[in-house]
Amino acid sequence: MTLRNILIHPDPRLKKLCDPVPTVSPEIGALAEDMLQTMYDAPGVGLAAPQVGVLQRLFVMDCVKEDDAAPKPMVLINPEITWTSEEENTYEEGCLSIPDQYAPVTRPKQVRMSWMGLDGKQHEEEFDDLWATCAQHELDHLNGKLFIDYLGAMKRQMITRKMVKLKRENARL
Ligand code: K2U
Ligand code: ZN
Repeated sequence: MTLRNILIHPDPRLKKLCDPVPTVSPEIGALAEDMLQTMYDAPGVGLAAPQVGVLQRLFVMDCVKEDDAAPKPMVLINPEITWTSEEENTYEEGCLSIPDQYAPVTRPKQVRMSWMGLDGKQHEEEFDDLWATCAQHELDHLNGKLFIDYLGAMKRQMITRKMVKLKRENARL
């Protein structure tokens, strides 16, 4: 297992449409394991492959909040949304590729997704609340979309300027 470097916005790789995963290979399994460990280490509740520089359609998530509850690591390969609720909710979203920036984003409250698991089988599950928000946030990453794309131009530009400054300062270290 290797902790992967998380790309910081602005980065062209975070704006690309990712390619489908052709087959569930041992390499994909190793990448998924690295992504889960990188997510837990961040810490975060989700992480998409393009965030670690791999432009393929897979993400991981574990939105179990209670410290005393068993973690529920999930690996979703070639995920697709098959249903969304009419009901929406608004969540103060963040992003591991846009550190320390948060803004309200409104999305469907429930979402049903279909995906290929590491077991090579097709899965379908309905997600609610934080799980639904996270799954939609991660799927956006596979389509080159960031949560700041839902904000007004001024707010998006302000956050992007902050990230450019942060990257410039980090480059000096
Ligand atoms: O994709 C990512 O950058 C991981 C995000 C996923 C996420 C964003 C917004 C809402 C839910 C999930 C990270 O987990 S950001 C850290 C975080 C943790 C809990 C709630 C919100 C943000
Ligand atoms: Zn994100």
